[in-house]
Amino acid sequence: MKVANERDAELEKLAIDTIRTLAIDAVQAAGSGHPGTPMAMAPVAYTLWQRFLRFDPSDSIWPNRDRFVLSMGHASTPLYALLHLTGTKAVNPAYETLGEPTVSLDDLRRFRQLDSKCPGHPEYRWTSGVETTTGPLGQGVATSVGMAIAGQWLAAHFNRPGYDLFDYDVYALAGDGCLMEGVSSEAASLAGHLRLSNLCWIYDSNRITIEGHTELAFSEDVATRFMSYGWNVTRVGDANDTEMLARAFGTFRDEHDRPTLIVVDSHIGWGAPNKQDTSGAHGEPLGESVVRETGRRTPSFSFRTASTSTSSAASVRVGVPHATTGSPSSRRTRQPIRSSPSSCAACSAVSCPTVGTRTCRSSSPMRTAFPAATRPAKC
Ligand SMILES: Cc1ncc(C[n+]2csc(CCOP(=O)(O)OP(=O)(O)O)c2C)c(N)n1
Ligand SMILES: [Mg+2]
Repeated sequence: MKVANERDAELEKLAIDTIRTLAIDAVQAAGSGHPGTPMAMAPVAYTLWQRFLRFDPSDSIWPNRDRFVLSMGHASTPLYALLHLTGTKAVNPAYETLGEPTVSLDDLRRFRQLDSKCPGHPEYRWTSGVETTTGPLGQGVATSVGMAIAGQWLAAHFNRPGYDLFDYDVYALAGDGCLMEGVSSEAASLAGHLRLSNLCWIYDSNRITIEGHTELAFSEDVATRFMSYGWNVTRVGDANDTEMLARAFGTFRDEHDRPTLIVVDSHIGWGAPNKQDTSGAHGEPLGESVVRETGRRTPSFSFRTASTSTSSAASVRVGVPHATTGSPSSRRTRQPIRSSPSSCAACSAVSCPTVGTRTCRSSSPMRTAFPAATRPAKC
C-alpha cells in the first residue's frame, strides 16, 4: 500500500504532475476550460485510479469494474488524462472492444474542439471509460447513488456463496457546487438510508466556486450533514498527501455498513502564482506567463506553454502503471453488515470529523462536526 521507495515516490510525483500538465496544456491550447481544480485534484484522481480502482484498461466495460464518476464535470481534463495514461481501450456503440485508445494525445490536444473525444464536459458513450455524462452540478453524485443501488441489486440476485460475481464500488468526485445542489442532498439521504457501503463520494473542499469564495453563499457544515444522513465521514487535510488519501480510501473499503464521504481540503490552482485559491483559477486558462511561472516555482512540473508543447506526457515518457486490474483474489470481500463505526486514529473518537487526517485539525477552515465543548480533547 505504501509508496515502496524513493524511485516509486518520484514516479508517483511525475505521474501526478503529468496529469496536471496535460490539464493545463489542454485548457491553454483550447483557450477555454477549467485548469484550477484538475491541478488540485490530480493527486486524488491518481491515488484512486492507481491504488484502488478495480478497472481493466483493456476492457473498459468489464461488468464488475469499479465505477468512477466525475461529478464536477467542468474539471474534465484529469479524467481524459487518466484514460490516456492508462492506455484505456475504446469500445464502439455496439459495446465491442476496439484496439484503439479511447483518448489519444491528439484527442487531448483537441480538447473542447468539435468532434473531439475530449469535450468540455465528459459524455457517456462518446468517450469510452466515461461512466456517465456530467456537467450539471450534483447530477453525477446523484447518478452514482443509482449505480451503487444497481451494484447491490446485481449482487443480491447473482452472487452465490463463494462466487461473488458483483462486488463493485462506486466512487464520485464532487466539488462545492455539487454539494450545494439540492439533488445531491436527496440522493445522499437515500444512500444513507439504504446503507450503500459500496458508495464513496470525495468532496473537493477548496472553498472556491465560479463567483469567488464559498462564504458568499455556502456556510453549512457538510460533514455534520452527511453524518446525519448516516454516512461514514472522513477527512484528508491536504490533497497532496497521497498516503493520507490512501488511508481514507482504505477506511472506505473497511466500511461495510454505510456510504463514505471523504472531505479533501485542497487549493484550487495549486502552485499557480496569483491564481491559487482564487476563482480566477476556476474557469479560464492560466495564461502563458502564469504557466511558465508555475513551472519555474514548482520545478517538478515540466510545464511548457501550449505554443511549445501539448505533448507533455510523451516528452516525460511517464511510466504510469496501469490501473489495478481486478482479479478475484485482489477484490475486497464484502462482509455482512456490521455496526462498529470507524474511529479517529489520532483521538480514537468514534465519528471524529477529522478521522483519516494525519493530525486532528481543530483549526480547520471548515467547521468541525462537533461543537468545541463536546469535541474529544485531542480534536
Ligand atoms: C446545476 C448547475 N448550475 C450551474 C452550473 C455552472 N457552473 C459550472 S462550474 C460552477 C462552479 C462550481 O464550483 P465548484 O464545484 O466549487 O468547482 P470549482 O470552482 O472548485 O472547480 C458553476 C456554477 C452548472 N454546471 N450546473
Ligand atoms: Mg470549489
